[in-house]
Amino acid sequence: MARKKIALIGGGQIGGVQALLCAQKELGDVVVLDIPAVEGTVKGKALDIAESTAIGGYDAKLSGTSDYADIEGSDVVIVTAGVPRKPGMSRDDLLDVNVKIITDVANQVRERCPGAFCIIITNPLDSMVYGFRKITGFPKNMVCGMAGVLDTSRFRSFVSMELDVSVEDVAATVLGGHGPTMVPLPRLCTVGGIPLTELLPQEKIDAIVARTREAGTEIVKLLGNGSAFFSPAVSSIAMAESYLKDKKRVLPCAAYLEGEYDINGYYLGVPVIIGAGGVEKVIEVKLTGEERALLDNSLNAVKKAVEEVDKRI
Ligand code: A3D
Repeated sequence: MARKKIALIGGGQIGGVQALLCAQKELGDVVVLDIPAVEGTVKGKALDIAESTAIGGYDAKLSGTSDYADIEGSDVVIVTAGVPRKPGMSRDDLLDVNVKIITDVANQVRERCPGAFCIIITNPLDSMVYGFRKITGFPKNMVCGMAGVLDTSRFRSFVSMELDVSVEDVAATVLGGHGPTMVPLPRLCTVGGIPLTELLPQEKIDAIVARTREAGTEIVKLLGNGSAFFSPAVSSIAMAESYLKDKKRVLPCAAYLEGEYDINGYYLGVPVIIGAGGVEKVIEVKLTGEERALLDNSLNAVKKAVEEVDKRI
């Protein structure tokens, strides 16, 4: 069986880690594409990783390019092209710049990789994945956004730190848009099958929820220049792996909703099954009144950003 081909559009902080992970997991051959001004950098990253394959013991070809012809026929396309946040910026502050970049990328991907499973990471996430799909016109199951996997991973990590238990035994989900309005659901969080609500007092749970909502900003402040990149890279590769290996993992992703959760025509974070068919199913969870109100609030924030995208593309 021929190796799969993975195109990473954007070879910056996240793109570089993604390339390493794809190689280490032997998901396929990797092409890292960036703008001509940094073509040397992405060629260098690709060669650096290629030179690690012998000692690491993984087979994959890696290349860097600024020529879209090189991504032709990719099975998976992951987009990080764009500008990240600096301290003091919100994700929505990136919209003006990043919508232009997403437009350019989507036009190219539509021509070069019509059958690809596309994962968008560029912020503001929910509106950028909406814009990408609007331009490509790809089927909704083949275009999704990475945010919930990361937000959930953050939530699970904080729970495991608080209880000093293995993160493997913490299951959780986070709904909504990727921003301060996201909706972590402690009611559905379990630790080795035991509800979190039986293990921690409410004020500790509230603190974990609040930290999860601001986790990206916490990293932006600490780094001082740029945003989180290791955890977003790991999160997106988990989605790509589930697709390529037909694992059918249940992962919260920004998925296009057509009636699920009574939402129509927007991308929003919900639990989905990712397998060989891409986003194969949106899983609907019955929400409490309070959770529903929080989700509506998050949807309203996403709608505002989408309105801005619709004015531009
Ligand atoms: P960075 O290290 O700046 O990498 C972005 C790369 O995109 C740079 O190498 C740019 O040269 C490249 N680029 C810019 N324009 C184009 C273009 N037209 N075509 C191809 N490449 C281009 O940023 P990063 O990797 O840290 O972050 C990338 C994006 O992900 C940003 O928008 C972040 O806000 C976003 N991000 C999202 C999450 C989510 O959970 C959704 C988390 C972290 C970062």
